[in-house]
Amino acid sequence: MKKLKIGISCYPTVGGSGVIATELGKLLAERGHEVHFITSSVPFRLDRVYPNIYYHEVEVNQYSVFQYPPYDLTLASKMAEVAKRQKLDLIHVHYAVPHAICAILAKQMLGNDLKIMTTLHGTDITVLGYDPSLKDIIRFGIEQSDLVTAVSDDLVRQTCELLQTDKAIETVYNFIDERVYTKLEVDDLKKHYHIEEDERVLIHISNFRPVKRVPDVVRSFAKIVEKVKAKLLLIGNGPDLEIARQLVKELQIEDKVLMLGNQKHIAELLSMSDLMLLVSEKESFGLVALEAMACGVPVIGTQAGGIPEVVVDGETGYLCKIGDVDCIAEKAIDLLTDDHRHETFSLKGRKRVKEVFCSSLIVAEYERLYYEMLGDS
Ligand code: GMT
Repeated sequence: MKKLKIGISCYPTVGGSGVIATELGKLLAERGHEVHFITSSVPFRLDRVYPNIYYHEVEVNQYSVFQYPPYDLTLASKMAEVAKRQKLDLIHVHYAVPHAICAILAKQMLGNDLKIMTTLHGTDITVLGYDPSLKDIIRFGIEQSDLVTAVSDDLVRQTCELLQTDKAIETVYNFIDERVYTKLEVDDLKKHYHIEEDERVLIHISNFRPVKRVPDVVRSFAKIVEKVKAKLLLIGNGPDLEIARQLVKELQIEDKVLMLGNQKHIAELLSMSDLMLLVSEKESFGLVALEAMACGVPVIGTQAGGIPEVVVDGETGYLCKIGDVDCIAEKAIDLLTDDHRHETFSLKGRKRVKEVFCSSLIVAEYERLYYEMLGDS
């Protein structure tokens, strides 16, 4: 098969969609394709020089006549320019708005048959899809894309239902780079954080938006520490961080909660953890749950969105109803006090990641879809 020239647009800052887009680009480049990132800043996971990867910055100029800088128009124009100059075969956009719309505009500007693949990541549908001012344009972006994928079956279902579209949408699950997400030897790390050897470590990683229900994490943990000697690591930053801090104070568990902000070396933090809490009310996939399982950490999740497609209830973790703090605490205590079950869940989680979500499988699936879209299958 001929090697492809692929443009990728995504939100380059911290966030699951940007992580997947960047990791996909890196792995496609390793497989010999030429990858062109067209983004507003260097994607944060593009942390060194990679052969076959090029970066094209979308620079938005500020003019006094504009109340809002025209990012979308600049992005569309940049996509058209890069596609023409680099002779791209396709543009793969992550997140429907504005990226899919910009790619469609770029294609019209070029007047050629540039192929567009759109990957839906969740909030572009489950939050923005409810906004009457965006719903029609999101549907337009999806229907005008040559191929559309979503990161879980649940997101496919929600998209078709909410947008009333019968466009075929393929599920392509998220993946992790197993060279990075694996259980590491981190003996000194617990000591570094003043965590005692016999203390269990729970971890929550998110952007602290209301959909993540961080107060439920804190309330469950307060119940867990009544029974189990433990510490909670809160990783990330966002609007509900202060609410969480206040709650930690109210519940008088300040000495047991470490708020570490955004962190780069997630695999190390996961490797010293015993349990992840991901108890969101919306979650199209839950990439952090996958990262946890890859590092041997079972997950207590909610029956929300795509989480049940990642975490198998009673095998790689447990699932509770959204907001059911008692269930979360009970299941957590159950796992943290039964070493044999914990070990079994940990092993099953790692096995599931290898069998279902391994990078080589998923990247090959995207490649297959690219060739199919280009008529080269
Ligand atoms: O988790 C977030 O809110 C960030 C968001 C994003 O756009 O990066 O994450 C979404 O995409 C991730 C990658 O596909 C998924 O793992 C997350 O589940 C999804 N978030 C939501 O659906 C809330």
